[in-house]
Amino acid sequence: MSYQTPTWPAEFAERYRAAGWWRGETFGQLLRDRAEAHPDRIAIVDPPRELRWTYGELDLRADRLAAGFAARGIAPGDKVVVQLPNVAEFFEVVFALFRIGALPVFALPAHRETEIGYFCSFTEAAAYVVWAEDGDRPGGRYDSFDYRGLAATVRDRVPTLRHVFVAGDGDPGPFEPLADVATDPVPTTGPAPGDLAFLQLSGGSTGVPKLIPRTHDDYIYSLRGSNEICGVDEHSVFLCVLPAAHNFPLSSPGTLGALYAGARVVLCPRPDPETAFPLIERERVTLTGLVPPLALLWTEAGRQTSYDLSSLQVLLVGGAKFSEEAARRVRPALGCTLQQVFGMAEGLVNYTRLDDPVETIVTTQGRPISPDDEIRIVDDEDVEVPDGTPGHLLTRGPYTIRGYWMAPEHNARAFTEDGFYRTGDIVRRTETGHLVVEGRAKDQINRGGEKIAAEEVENHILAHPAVHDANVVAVPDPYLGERTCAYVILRADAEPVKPVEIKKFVRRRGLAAYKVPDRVEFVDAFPQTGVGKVSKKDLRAAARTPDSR
Ligand code: OOB
Repeated sequence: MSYQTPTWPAEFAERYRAAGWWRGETFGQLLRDRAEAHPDRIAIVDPPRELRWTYGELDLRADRLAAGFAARGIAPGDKVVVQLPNVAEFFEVVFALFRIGALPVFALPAHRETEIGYFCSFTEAAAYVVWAEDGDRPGGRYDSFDYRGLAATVRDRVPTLRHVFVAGDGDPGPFEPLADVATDPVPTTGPAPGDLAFLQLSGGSTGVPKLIPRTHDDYIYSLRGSNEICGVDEHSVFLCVLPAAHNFPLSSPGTLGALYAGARVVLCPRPDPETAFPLIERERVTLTGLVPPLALLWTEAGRQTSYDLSSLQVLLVGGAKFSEEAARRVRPALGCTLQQVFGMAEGLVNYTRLDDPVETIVTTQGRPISPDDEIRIVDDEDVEVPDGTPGHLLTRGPYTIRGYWMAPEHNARAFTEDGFYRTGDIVRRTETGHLVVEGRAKDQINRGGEKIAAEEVENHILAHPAVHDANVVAVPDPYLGERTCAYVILRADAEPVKPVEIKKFVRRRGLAAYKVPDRVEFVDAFPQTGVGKVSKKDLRAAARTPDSR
């Protein structure tokens, strides 16, 4: 492959270095520095397993695992798909890979054969790390899914996949237990600050998910900036509630921000208040991040809880639009400051500031981290609109990628010639420079923070033998914000099918459960626009009206 994924042009890189945004740090080195500065301070708490790893221990574990990975041929630049729940080993694995200069590819626990198979084959991954726990069962600590079975299927499909490592105390099956990999550390040179650190996943609006190449320099800057804005310092205790691999709990300011600050990370195995509240009390958690549906649940539960949540100072809410009404309930119910965060794995992250007026905090999605985050809000012709007018958000800056990994055609559409990322979000800017998310132009459903590319699901539905055509749209939902509705035209000669059969069919194709359509409607034709294209706008409107059910 001769295509080079676009990166920052030299003059921008120089500018970002000169401004002090990029400081030449790497993840491997920063963990070493923290471990040397305060080896006995607790870095990671994994409550269900009663693990408390100090910075010294995490550093040593990362070193030992890096040596073991290297001995198995995992080399700088190799890709390793990491699919772990919120367990301490997540950090041991990713820091080991950071030290080698191998790139974690951050899969979510919800991903299944289709996604994992794609990540492994597209990145030509050398290894895949999964989880197995003894006695894991439905309703158990993590989930009952058998990742070893998934790994066996994927390994058969992907010839480059040389290793599958199984973390946790469950039977590793035919694969190597992660616990056996660690060995005596060997000195390594490690990657350079400008090198890629990992591949993050995009929410996506295309047939297959896109991969986001982030460097040490750019990502660490976003952590430093986030820490400053969210007040994270060495006394902070961050509760990781959302899946650790997602960009929000990872970096806004997230677990990596907390580790950067020398703070403590507490891993929450499940996001419900029944699990999280006792941990907040016991560990004296100071901040955490939630998607809106969970924030609603927590504020409901917080009003009448007997747990002591008084340590909680900041609740970050983002990933999807948080309604003003719900935002107003946060402080009365949980006694902490709300911080709205509007971010994206591609880069740009906006926060409301802790000292913003309440009205700003509850009615906007914040403003960018960096003075060097360039924001353009444009109309359909790419002409800038005045403040207060909604338009397409384009952005460029010191931690926003210049292109997706190995995706030339998509990059030509998703980025302007001068390197601005087309976020697909419709926003307006207030007089104070805060952004308000007004909608979305990308063909995506935001199901409570989980992003679903319509085209990806449509392609799976189209594979059903009875289906002639399919369109997937968002339907408003009071709890999740949006759910999915698939409009399907059956073939004239098809045997009758029920909606549930379409859902089962999609699920059986090995797609993450959150992508299975919530509703399936059979129709004879799709509404059309003036030029004869399918009008998703009209489909969305139809999905809203109850009589279309
Ligand atoms: C976060 O990252 P992604 O990559 O899963 O999704 C990004 C997209 C944005 O382009 C926007 O469409 C939506 O999610 N979004 C929001 C939002 N935060 C994200 N829409 C409305 N209001 C918000 N507050 O979701 C993400 C990454 C880092 C920090 C926070 C969220």
